Amino acid sequence: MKTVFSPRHLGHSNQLELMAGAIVPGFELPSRAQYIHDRIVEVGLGEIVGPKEFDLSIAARVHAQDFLDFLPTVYQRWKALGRDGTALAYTWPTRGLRGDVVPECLDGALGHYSFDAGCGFVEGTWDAIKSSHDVMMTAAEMVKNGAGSAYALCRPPGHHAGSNFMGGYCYINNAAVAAEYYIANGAKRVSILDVDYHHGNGTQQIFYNRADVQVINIHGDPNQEYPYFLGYRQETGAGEGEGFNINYPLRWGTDWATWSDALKDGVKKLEAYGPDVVIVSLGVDTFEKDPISHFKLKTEDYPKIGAIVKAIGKPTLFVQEGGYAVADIGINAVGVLTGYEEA
Ligand code: SP5
Ligand code: ZN
Repeated sequence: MKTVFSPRHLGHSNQLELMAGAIVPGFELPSRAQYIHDRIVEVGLGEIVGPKEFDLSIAARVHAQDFLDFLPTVYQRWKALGRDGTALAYTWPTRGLRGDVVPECLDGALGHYSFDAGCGFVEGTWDAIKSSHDVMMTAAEMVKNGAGSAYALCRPPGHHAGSNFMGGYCYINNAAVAAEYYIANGAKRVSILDVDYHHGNGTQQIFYNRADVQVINIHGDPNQEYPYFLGYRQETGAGEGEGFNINYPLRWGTDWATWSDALKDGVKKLEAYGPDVVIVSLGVDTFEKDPISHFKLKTEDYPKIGAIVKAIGKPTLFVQEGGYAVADIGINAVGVLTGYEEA
């Protein structure tokens, strides 16, 4: 299958995040994309092409316009305050505070538009966000035009970003925009299968009331794991969307046997739904050696994920999500793709 990739992600680097009581270098490093890129070349997965330019009109159907207008302005505004380094929020609206106001002060606006300190901005951040979006759209278009599958090597990732907030290294929800793109182009039903270690809270929130996009998530139990405040089993959708959101929260230490049971159950529900196209939110932070995660998947398991997805027999868009600073992420992410190709 073809990969879409842009080196413009490189400008999003040296960002900081808040973890365990300290401001630390972020885990979402540029090297992540490079590992995957180099592994694609090494195994000869297929051609790697650059993105076309797309406007944000489809993105504006899943994200609020004011949020999309805010993102490109952040770093200029930060610099105008005489600051350098990483633009990061430090105050967030919660119960008892006004969730509806966007303060004039940039620090307040950053808090309004985020739910954690995982989304720092540096000089090249907006350009990387836009290139990640364009990478996704380019790959989504290939599948729309009849390619059986395509891989969007997106960086930054997307699945924690909701309709009007960022978080968890995610700014624009690439998988959600892809789903909306297919609906806008005549698909009646789209399934998003999110296999990243963390619950895709943004994707769930965006489609929670909708029946035309089924969202299936397999992830660390939010009682134990980030993002903590969404991703529980009883969240099944609301209104017209009732029954179309499916969560498989799994405990720390989960291995392939337990994880793949959840995947197979999710795939059954996906097949019963009968989508026109499948979008895989492909995180490989389920790996046993991932530095921030607690599942126990092994390198040999990733091709099996690809084979299970292939057996669904639908056009499939793979969108890169998480998987952290270990060289194995290239082997594992590409393992899913070769497992798909070879099944
Ligand atoms: C796209 C994606 O995978 N985003 C993940 C965001 C995770 N942010 C919170 C990280 C919490 C790290 N906890 C460290 C535990 C180390 N043992
Ligand atoms: Zn993740």
